Amino acid sequence: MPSQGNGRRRFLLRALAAGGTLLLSGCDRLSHSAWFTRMLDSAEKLTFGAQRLLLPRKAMAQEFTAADLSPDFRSNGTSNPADPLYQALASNQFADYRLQVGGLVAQPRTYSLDDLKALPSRTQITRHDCVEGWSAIGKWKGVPLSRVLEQVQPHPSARYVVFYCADPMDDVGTRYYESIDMEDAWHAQTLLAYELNDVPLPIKNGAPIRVRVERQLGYKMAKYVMQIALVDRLDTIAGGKGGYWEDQGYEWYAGI
Ligand SMILES: Nc1nc2c(c(=O)[nH]1)N[C@H]1C(S)=C(S)[C@@H](COP(=O)(O)O)O[C@H]1N2
Ligand SMILES: [Mo]
Repeated sequence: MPSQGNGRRRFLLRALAAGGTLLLSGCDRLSHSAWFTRMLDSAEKLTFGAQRLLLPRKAMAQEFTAADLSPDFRSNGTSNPADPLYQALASNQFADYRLQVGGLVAQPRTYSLDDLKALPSRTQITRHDCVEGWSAIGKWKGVPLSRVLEQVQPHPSARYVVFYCADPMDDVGTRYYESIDMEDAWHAQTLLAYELNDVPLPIKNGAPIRVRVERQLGYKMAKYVMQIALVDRLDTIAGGKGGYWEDQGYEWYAGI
């Protein structure tokens, strides 16, 4: 997504995610001014607080029917991770894939794909909204993240779940990653998905495991998840903003 490095686009995304009403012209200079950025940052906090107050804790994202399915669920961002280890796993239908779950937990665990499929599953038809301006409705099957949390037993100090992905985003080893808070982590519709539209999750959509966190925008839904860590802070990880796109300026809270 090369165009997303662009400052104006980033500004518009910030403005959209902040939920503010802004004049969408001549904003380039404004977006570079410190006070304006600070204002947007506080608008984001307000929006976050307001949404959490307005939405009941367990509010569900809308679910659809088979008649609503998009004919094709397109791919966005990485469509095939350029990582030799990932390619080796893929060449063997992910039989050797192991998802590591650790960090601030009592029982760190490693799951094969079969281990994950053996846990109780959930199937949901939901709409995916990408900030780049497209949406698609897909049917996802996976294990609710809550089932995995029950097994690893997060420490009370755990505040976030971080997803580390297989795909390199540059040639210096930066990889895609994302994070969500414990409320979204325990939410009934938050899945580690392994099927899309009744077939094993295609590589273009994040095989073998991708996150569904249905009350959030597309970039929160990490594909190619290799490792999960429970943590008490995000500022010490990678760029410090909680996700690959957040480190480039996107909002961490992408609730819709
Ligand atoms: N690992 C990884 N996860 C990712 C991305 C990516 O490039 N790499 N792109 C994100 C974005 S911006 C979107 S909109 C969705 C796209 O999911 P899809 O490829 O299934 O359409 O995945 C998100 N998760
Ligand atoms: Mo996206």
